Amino acid sequence: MVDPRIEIRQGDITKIRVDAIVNAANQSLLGGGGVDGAIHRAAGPRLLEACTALNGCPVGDAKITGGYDLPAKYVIHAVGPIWHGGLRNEKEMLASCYQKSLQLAVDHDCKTIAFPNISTGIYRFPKKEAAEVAIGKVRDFLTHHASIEKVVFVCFDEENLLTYQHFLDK
Ligand code: AR6
Repeated sequence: MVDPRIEIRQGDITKIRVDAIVNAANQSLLGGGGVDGAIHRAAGPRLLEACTALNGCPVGDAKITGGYDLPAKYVIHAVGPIWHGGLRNEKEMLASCYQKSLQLAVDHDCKTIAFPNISTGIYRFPKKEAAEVAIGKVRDFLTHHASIEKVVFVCFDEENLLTYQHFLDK
């Protein structure tokens, strides 16, 4: 089933002009490597200041800040699970990240939102399984939320791009 509100792009999420970009953060919310590091660098030091006031975030949940020097108005910091082989509710926690992020976006009147491929880098979540979870959750959420106009999956690496193209064509 194709929802015209879902888009895939390859590139750097810090460059995208949407209402909210999602960050693949860790529980401290105080920055790190990967997309988290890139977002903090591009948003400037006010982002770290805002994150410090949030007192961390549990796995499977998300918190929101401004976007500061980014083109995006907001950053939604989602904490994905570390992959441990799949027997520790990793899929459920990943699905919860997408659900909580989308709900925060709606609560802040965001109409356009961009996601990175949460947990598929340093946290080693298998890309195919992560894409199925992400696309499934976003499709389900969109059927119940007409206010969202666009969800962009920003794929940094080609393997993720091809995986998303494969599942979105189904
Ligand atoms: N734009 C879009 N996607 C990106 C970018 C970018 N600029 N840079 C990397 N990616 P990762 P995780 C992709 O490792 O696995 C941090 O240290 C990357 O190719 O950033 O959730 C946090 O603080 C991959 O597909 O996040 C946590 O400690 C995806 O983003 C930990 O890493 C996610 O990779 C979180 O690990």
